[in-house]
Amino acid sequence: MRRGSRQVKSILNYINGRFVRGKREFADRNPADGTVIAQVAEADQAQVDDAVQAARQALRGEWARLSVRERAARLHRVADSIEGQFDSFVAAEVADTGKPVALASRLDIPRAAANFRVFADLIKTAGLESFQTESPDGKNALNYAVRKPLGVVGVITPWNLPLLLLTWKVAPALACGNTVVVKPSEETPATATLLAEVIKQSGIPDGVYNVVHGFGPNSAGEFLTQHPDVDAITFTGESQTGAAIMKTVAASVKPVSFELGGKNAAVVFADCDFDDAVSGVAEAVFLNTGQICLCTERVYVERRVFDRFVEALKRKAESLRAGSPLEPSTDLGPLISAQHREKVLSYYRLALSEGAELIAGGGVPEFGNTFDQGFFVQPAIYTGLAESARCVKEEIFGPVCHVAPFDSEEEAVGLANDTKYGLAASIWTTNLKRGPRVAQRMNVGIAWVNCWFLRDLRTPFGGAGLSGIGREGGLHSLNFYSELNNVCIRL
Ligand code: NAD
Ligand code: 6OD
Repeated sequence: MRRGSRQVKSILNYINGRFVRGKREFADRNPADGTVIAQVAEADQAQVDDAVQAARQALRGEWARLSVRERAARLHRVADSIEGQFDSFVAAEVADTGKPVALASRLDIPRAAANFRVFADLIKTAGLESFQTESPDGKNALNYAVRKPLGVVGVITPWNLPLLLLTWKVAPALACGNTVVVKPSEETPATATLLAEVIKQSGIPDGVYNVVHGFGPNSAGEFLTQHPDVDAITFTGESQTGAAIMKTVAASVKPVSFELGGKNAAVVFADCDFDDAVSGVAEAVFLNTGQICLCTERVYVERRVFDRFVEALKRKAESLRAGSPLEPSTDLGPLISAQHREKVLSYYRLALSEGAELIAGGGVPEFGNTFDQGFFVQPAIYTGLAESARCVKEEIFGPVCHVAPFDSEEEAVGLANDTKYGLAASIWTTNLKRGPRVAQRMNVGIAWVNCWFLRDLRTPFGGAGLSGIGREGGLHSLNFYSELNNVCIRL
């Protein structure tokens, strides 16, 4: 290191209980000011293989011999340690993502601990079917299902809620007795390696949790999905990436669980609690700078309240404070990268060329300090686009929405469902018959009434159409991460 240059930390792979460098490194940037905050060890094909072999071996070791009660106790220890090192996890997540410290403290890190606790508790109590079966000769048989681990699970995750989404998959996989090789996003590698320290301290045997850093194609992501000794792939990310992974794993017929993109609608009826609906929709559009798969990018508002709603949403957008992620009052951090900012800004330009009326924002904020080197955008609200416009059809993944009027419930349902995605929707009404009725007609994995991103981790979570394959959450996760073996005994 040259004199005067700033020391940046190293983020290492974690293979078979050891933190290891790679032959190559890549830079990890803080999106708030573009500075390099760490050098990340990129795992090559041989290291991904080491990680998979370590995971395979760990399936036959101490981990396999632990009672379910003891396995669950260790997962609770992981949750305790995340909570014990709360500030370090928050700091790492904020530096990697640029998200406001208030958000990481209230959502990302508490949910990581909760993911371990929920699945640790569930695995101790989850039952399985059993049937007493009458055979043709009039005798009886007893059928009962047994839960066994799937084996080595490859876990590939995105950058928007890095630790939350990683632990959402790792916790149930470990609860079911599997071992994992995790490939976190190249944009946000820090908390996966920090979790490795916690895993080690919590008595999880070496080889059970492995981390390989790198990119997708021709790097750690693809090496993992191609690996013949990986038994299942669980993936969260873009729909197109899901399609590429599906192609790769097709030849070996591995089980996959895919949580993919969305183009989610909010439907606001004139009989809504107006202030609640404005606040709720604003949160659904702008939280995490719009970088949550569940975020709303299409807002449909009953015509009677359309102008008033658009004006109120505009005021909300304009009141959001962008700036230092470390400032507790900051609402909006940057986008994740220069490349992602260019993608979002290209949609801002496209909206105008497709004929949209710009209601709010739509540019790049100026700070007059180092944040001008960061990847910030202003939140943006548009109206007036045709339903066929690309900005209404394609996932943008930024703090942006298009607002359109509707005249009837039937029309609103048709508009909300007119998408190839099917992840989430929210419905805003005080009519308690209409709320559930419309929610049930939404072609999505989750429909909220008068709320958004309110989660019970026992419920099914996933998407229809381009938004995914399968359901995770509660027993759905346990069933994906298990091989169910039916035993039939002639009585
Ligand atoms: P991405 O698909 O670009 O990357 C996700 C992960 O896949 C990264 O770790 C990446 O390195 C890896 N990857 C990329 N190409 C690969 C390949 N060919 N083989 C193996 N691995 C590969 O997604 P992103 O940009 O990190 O995240 C944003 C996207 O994720 C958005 O579309 C968002 O909607 C979606 N998302 C969905 C959910 C959900 O629950 N449905 C949750 C969060 C994010
Ligand atoms: O809350 C969850 O469990 C979950 N998987 C959220 C996904 C958010 C997408 O960005």
